[in-house]
Amino acid sequence: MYKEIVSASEQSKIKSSDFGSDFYWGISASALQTEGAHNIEGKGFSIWDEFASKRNKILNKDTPSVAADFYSKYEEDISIIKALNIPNFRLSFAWSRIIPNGTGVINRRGLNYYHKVIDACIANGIEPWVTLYNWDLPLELEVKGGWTNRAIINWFVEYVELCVREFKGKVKYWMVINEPMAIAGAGHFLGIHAPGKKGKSNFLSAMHHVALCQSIGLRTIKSIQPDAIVGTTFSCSYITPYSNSDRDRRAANRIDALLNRAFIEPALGMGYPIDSLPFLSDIKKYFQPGDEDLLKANFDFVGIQNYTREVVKASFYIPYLFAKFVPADKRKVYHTLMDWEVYPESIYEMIKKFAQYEGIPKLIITENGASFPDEMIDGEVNDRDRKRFIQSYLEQVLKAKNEGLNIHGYFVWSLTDNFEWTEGYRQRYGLVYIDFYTQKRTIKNSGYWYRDFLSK
Ligand code: IFM
Repeated sequence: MYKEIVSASEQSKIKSSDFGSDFYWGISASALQTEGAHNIEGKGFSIWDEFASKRNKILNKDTPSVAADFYSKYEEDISIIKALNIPNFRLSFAWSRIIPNGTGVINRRGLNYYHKVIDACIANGIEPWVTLYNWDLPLELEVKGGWTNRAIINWFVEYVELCVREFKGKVKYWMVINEPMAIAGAGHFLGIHAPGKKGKSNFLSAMHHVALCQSIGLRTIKSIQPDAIVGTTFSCSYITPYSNSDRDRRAANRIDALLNRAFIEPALGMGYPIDSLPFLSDIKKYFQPGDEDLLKANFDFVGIQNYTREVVKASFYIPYLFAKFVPADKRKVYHTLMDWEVYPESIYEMIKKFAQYEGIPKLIITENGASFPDEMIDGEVNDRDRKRFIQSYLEQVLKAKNEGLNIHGYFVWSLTDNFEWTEGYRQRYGLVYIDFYTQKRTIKNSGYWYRDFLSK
């Protein structure tokens, strides 16, 4: 498996110009994972600051307090983006930097900070793409129930309105919410992400309120900035059954509904995929009259975030889903340090799947990348695996484009190494290496490769 990918990519002749002159090329990052400065200049705490302070939540007791110090290094990082020839930068705003308690008093210093970041992008000829919510809920809102409280709709609208009014002259591309299923599933069902809630009622209430905020957020942006280009971003993985048995195929179908369909389908007016996942029917408890219509959203683009595929087996012991993942190392397939299988065809399959829906004008890969055990040797990081990973996935994106599927852009995850949630600093995704003791930046060979690829 490893050898096949290596040889295919070594021979790869793809050029960025093969994708057409209007294809969006970019690089992605998020506030909590990079900024640090968690209590500086009026910022409030977020649920991730609190989660990281609890025992046994984050590997090696790492915290996001300093992260990659993008807060003070943003000028250097943006100049690296320019040096690498990357025209678009996807970043997120930290809600708790802008409205420290989530609602009410505004922190002007937080807004000024984002003005400086956006201005630096513009001054360097880089288009900023801003995600409004990337998992870092202000802690004070969590105290009031967070995503499980329907009042979050009003808090979210207040925050979105403020951001859009403030930045509408500078930011054209907005994304409402990053990976809603991670918020509901990891944060409110499994409890492995902040805020660490578990169980079906937390999950279903959070899920419905995130879905509502996603569509209401879009309309809020458009009402203030009608010419904004607005999307939202979904994590998605090609799902295959472990065997050809009916049980495994039905299990794969359930996981596909949960991971790939649960948020896009209500936004397209199709409702939640209850037929495939009967336990979702209890979500109706959280509905109010008119919610079916409120859930609908006409996004200008949908962001696809794809890294791997999942192989799924039926399991009597897993509640509600009766299905489990078969990890890549157990299957003995080539995988990243996250134990995510390297399976480039997954990105093609996901483009094809989303392209089949009516009502999505454009698809953009807003995240794709890999964590490998990088080593700095004599001042150089020769991350051949990452370069090959990106190349082999890009070949699949090009295949989709050449087949006429509506794919319009590709953003690498991520600019720099950063705080990888529960994995702390062990997982390195950056095209730029960070020495977390000195905060020194070193462009990895994959970064130089991306620069050269973009110039051809
Ligand atoms: O780092 C994350 C990102 O925050 C969300 N998508 C997946 C990435 C890699 O795990």
